[in-house]
Amino acid sequence: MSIASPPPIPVPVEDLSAEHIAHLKERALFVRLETVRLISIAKVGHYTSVFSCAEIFSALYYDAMRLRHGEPKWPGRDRFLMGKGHAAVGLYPLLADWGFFDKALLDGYTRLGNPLGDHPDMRKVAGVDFSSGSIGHALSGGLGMALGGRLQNNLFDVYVLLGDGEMHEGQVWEAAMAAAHYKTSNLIAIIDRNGYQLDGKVDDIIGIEPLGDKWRAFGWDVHEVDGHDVAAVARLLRQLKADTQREKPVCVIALTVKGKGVEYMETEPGWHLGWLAEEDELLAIEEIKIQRRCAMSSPVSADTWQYRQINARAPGLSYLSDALIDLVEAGHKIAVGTADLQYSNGLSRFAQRYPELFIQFGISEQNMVTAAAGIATTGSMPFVATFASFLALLCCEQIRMDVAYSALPVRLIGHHSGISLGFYGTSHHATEDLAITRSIADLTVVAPADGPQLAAAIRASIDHPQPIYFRIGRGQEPNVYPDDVAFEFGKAIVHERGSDLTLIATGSMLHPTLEAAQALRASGLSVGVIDMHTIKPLDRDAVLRAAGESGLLMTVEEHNVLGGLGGAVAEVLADTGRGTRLRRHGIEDEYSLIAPPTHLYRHYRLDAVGIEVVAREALAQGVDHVA
Ligand SMILES: Cc1ncc(C[n+]2csc(CCOP(=O)(O)OP(=O)(O)O)c2C)c(N)n1
Repeated sequence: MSIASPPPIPVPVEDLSAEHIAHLKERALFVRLETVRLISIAKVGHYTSVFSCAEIFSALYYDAMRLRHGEPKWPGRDRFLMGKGHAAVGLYPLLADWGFFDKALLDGYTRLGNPLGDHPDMRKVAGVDFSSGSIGHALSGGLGMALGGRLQNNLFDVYVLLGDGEMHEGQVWEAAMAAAHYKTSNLIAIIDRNGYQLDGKVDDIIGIEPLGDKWRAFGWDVHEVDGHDVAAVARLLRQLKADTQREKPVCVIALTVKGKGVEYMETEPGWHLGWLAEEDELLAIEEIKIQRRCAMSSPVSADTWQYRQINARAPGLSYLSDALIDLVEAGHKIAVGTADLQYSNGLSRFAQRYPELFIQFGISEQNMVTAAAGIATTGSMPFVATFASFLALLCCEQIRMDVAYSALPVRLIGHHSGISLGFYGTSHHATEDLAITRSIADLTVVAPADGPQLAAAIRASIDHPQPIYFRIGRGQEPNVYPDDVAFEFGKAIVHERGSDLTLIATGSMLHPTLEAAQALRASGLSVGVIDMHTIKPLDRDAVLRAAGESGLLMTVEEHNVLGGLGGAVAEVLADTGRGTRLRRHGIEDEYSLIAPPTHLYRHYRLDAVGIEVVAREALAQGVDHVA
């Protein structure tokens, strides 16, 4: 593609008045205060990721960007994309302030039916130019907008806010190389260099320095600025707009402090995600309002701190580390890795015990999966874990080619699958991963129902000849099984047999399905339940036997009804010519909504009550369900 570089629009650099600077400072405060308010509605969020870029938001939205009030789709507007989409809670108040949507929407942040989730969604929110949440895509999106604008002879500027941890993602550098090649001088990447990512210090996890030199070497014009000096940021952005001679894209490295403005957060490196109890929230607000350091440096209350204790909140995930520790203690050669999510998957427990066997890959999932394949060639069995969406969806090609086709004994652990990440939104929901992984030849696919079964499956995996995709939940699923439960790949567990209906559940859906079955039995129905923990290879005998015994089968999965457990069972019935009726229950081929997980389970009828209702409907209908 050969695209000529258009002349940028000249903009005069005027001096910023004291009054305007005061306004920009006030707007940064506004961003912080609104962030605290909105997170108190959601009850969890990324305070510190917003606080570090509050002045950048202010300089962009109240000085640099060309926007028209109330016209989110004005074609001439400058564009804004967020690689660090998890800071969207700080963006929404600005978009509302620009009249892009009704301010009242802010009050329903993350609630069911509200478009505002933890990550920005262009499909739902007016004023969001590009959806994000999966770190690493935004610069490519911005590059495309810069190129597309040029093709349309529409010379807007494109600003892309990136996290410094985001530098780990390979796609950032693919976009960087292409942007320099195409001389997209209207593309301005701003890196929020706050020094921290999720699991700790960026330069301890995977060092990124010398950062400026890297961008320069990729052909970018690089500037450094104090990211909390709002006047300096605004001045620099004005200069960049006025520079009509530039032929290169621009990288602004904004030196910032994670959690800036609330001392407790500035000094506690573990504060990436959290929730302030009410009394701590008041202190934070006070501190932001009076813009001085105050009593927040005293320890926060037990309620606030409790949020940080991940294992207390997700007991199911502690089984993962424990099972891996058991494997090491039994003398097996394993390696364990994650991609900046040990905080979420609880693997810190393993990392503390066996640091020499633990590899932190930073935010580079595709690199992690292929590196795991490399490790597997050397005689160690790698177990690598990240959110299911970033494993099965983002790394599909690496899983297929480097792991499964290469027949390497890699264990892929996709946690927080299905809709369990609630209001994190579509980027974080994994409702296609069973369909994807199930269609990859030679890959075993397992969805344990609870912690004990997960531990048993992890231990059993040591002798399993194929690579495995473990699909697990968020660790809050109630235990169905005792700690000493046995596990056999490909062998379903029949909990009960029934002549009216057999419910076939997988993963997180087993517990509510067992409860629903009990309620159905209480009204005189004969209801069986099968735990189909292995999706591939599917226990065909268990399916066919249930088909012979029951008038109706119903699959229950936290997944799209297409291609997952329901699809697998349907294939068995069709292949064998069984006319048994089947109701596939799950997400009806749509992108799931934004809301807290329990609200979503209720909405999609994936809690016990909902499953019971769907089963009764299916029994009453007597017709096949078509998605
Ligand atoms: C592809 C991908 N992997 C993992 C995550 C989970 N995650 C959310 S925020 C975050 C850390 C981000 O760190 P950084 O880019 O430095 O941003 P900041 O510190 O400014 O919040 C991670 C790993 C994600 N959203 N996307």
